[in-house]
Amino acid sequence: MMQTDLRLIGSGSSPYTRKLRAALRYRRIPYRFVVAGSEEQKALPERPLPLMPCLVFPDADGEPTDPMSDTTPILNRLEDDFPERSLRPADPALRLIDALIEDYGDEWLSKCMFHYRWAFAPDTKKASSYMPYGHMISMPPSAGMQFEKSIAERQISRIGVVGSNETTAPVIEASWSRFVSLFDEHIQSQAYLLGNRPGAGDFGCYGQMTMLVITDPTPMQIALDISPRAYAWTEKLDDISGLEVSDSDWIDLNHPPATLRKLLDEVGRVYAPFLLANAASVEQGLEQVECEIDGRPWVQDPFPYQAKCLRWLREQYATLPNASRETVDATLAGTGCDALFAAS
Ligand SMILES: N[C@@H](CCC(=O)N[C@@H](CS)C(=O)NCC(=O)O)C(=O)O
Repeated sequence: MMQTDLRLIGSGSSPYTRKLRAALRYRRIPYRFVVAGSEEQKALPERPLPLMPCLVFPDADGEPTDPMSDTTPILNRLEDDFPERSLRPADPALRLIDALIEDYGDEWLSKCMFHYRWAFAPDTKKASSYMPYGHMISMPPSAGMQFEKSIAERQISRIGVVGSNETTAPVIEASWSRFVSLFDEHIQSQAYLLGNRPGAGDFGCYGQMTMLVITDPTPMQIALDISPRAYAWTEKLDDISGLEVSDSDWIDLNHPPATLRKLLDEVGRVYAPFLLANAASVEQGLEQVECEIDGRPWVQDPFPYQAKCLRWLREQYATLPNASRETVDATLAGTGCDALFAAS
């Protein structure tokens, strides 16, 4: 029998893997989960990037021969290959707002995730001590402890790349609490960020929230104190394959809920200034990104991938039909996100 299931290579402790796995489930796209580093992975082609997740698509014979990395382009390809239960809204204006929220989840909430996990001792201890066994359940305890040490050392050495340091810690921590509170308020009137069906933005935020809201002790307690609703939401999004949706479940951007505006204000408050300063640093070949975010200094290594994220958003904005561009401009006016598209 021809086997056309996709192969998802990743790990349950990888937020981006969780993003993609939950999206596949919601979209009712058949897949098999292959634990990164397992024997089963060895039978599959090499990953294009040394990152999790990787999705391997079947060729015409049903053989899993075509691997792809990076969840944002993977979701795009899945939109082309599987039209039902689309994650990206058909309305171009809403589609851009969804892409912006996806990017905020992927690239800003990941800063929160990385910061809490690798800068707070109890969070580091928990993550690094269970992760080794996720790769191999019956690993001997001595090897597990060795692996634990190397995971923690490796991740802590990369903390600067993501932008977590003493200067940025207060900005990141304040943004996490604010996000949870705004998120809670927003989903009181609709189940997902852009209506009563999830978009790519929901899964972008969800991926990081699997760690921030329901796994890592420090941000989890903060989230639970502010929003038990966010805890329930995150648990639920893991598998919403049974949810029935229709086109009318998306919000109308001409009459958006007031809470969407507040969320976009938050994206514009923290993520937009970072994206702009980072892209400028990458372009000018500077050694550091230095800017002000939320009235405080921000400093980190330039992050070339996140300069690409800004480029993708701008390319999408540039293709908007005039009426959609007006809707996007009106939605983003004064949020700070408008600066992302001001010069394009
Ligand atoms: N932009 C990528 C990011 C993927 C990513 O950073 N994955 C992390 C795990 S969540 C990773 O593989 N880090 C390197 C490692 O753990 O070896 C995506 O959307 O898939």
